[in-house]
Amino acid sequence: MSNLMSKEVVTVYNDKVLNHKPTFDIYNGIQNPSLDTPDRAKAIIGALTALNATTDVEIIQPREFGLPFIYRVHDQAYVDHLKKTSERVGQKPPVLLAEIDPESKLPILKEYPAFTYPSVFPHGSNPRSSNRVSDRGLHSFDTSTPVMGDTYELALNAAFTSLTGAEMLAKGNDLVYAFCRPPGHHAEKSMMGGYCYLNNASIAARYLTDQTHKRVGIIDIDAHHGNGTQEIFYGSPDVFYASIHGNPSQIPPYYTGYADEKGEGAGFGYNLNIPLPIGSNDEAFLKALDMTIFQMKLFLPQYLIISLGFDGFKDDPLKIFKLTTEGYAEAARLIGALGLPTLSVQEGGYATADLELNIATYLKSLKNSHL
Ligand code: SP5
Ligand code: ZN
Repeated sequence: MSNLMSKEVVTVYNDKVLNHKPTFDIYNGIQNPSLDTPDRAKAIIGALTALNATTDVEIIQPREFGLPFIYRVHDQAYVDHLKKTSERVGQKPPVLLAEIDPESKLPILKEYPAFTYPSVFPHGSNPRSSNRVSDRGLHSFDTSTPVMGDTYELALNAAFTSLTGAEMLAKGNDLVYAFCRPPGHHAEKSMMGGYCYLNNASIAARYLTDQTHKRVGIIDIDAHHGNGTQEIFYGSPDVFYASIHGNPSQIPPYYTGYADEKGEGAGFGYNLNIPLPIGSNDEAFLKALDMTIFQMKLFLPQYLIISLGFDGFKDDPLKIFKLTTEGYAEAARLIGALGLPTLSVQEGGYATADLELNIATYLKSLKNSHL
């Protein structure tokens, strides 16, 4: 099929994706600058702007939706916690912190917007205390996911971006890409973690089942297990969640993502995990994707959502897999060949210098293979 005949990818985002500035990852007691930098957003916007110029993509802005669309996935108490925590932190003065200057290797003072991390986590679902510290721990499962003054607004903006994308699918568009930032697939019904606050892909999936009563398949190719998406749909037979990821016995989220987690109750059989060893290459990944697609076809999905992370790339600082740009192109071809209305939702991917090429390659390959 010629380029003229192939479909445009409708791309949804606004410039708020640049505003999210998480401070630190605190991992095993050690503090490092967050990998989820605004430069990631600049790289992705660069790719989308270039594709827009060649008419491969059309760019639209997200619109706002009411909070009930969020409450279909997240507990209202959790969303309230995120809002109140953002408001409280936003009223605090900026924080001066010593940081090692990469050039001089000397400590320098740097100003950060005020932020908060949980002190206690995760300690169960029946808190006896309403202390703000215990409340913070109740709704976070790690210390990689700080709340700043603008976090609630920006997380909501990311959820509106995926909802707008889902709405475009429901209106009959075949290929939509939602550039969501912050990402979403680690966020559970009532927990933030893994850089995620609201589960953008899940909110879109639930919107589609509510509005259309059709079956939604989610394929998660971020290199981490989407523990949040799994938890949200674990008992649901109308949403099939399938994920390929680095073996969680070796990397976060550690507690979920194993092959024996298959769903529960009416949702049994509608959850598929394919953990792969750290260091897996294109061949292993694409074989797993082929198996995933085989299973997905048996579910007869009517919409497809891709949780799209590029952190399996060979040069990603997390060093999970050894995937190449051509590997992502082939993944997009396999996905596009399903011929389903497909919403790709941005998740992780931290090799900033390669993100522009990887996203452009993925979208072009998806567009050219979706007939
Ligand atoms: C959306 C997404 O991709 N979230 C990823 C969250 C990953 N959290 C890992 C925290 C960083 C661990 N750093 C360990 C460095 C060891 N060399
Ligand atoms: Zn990831």
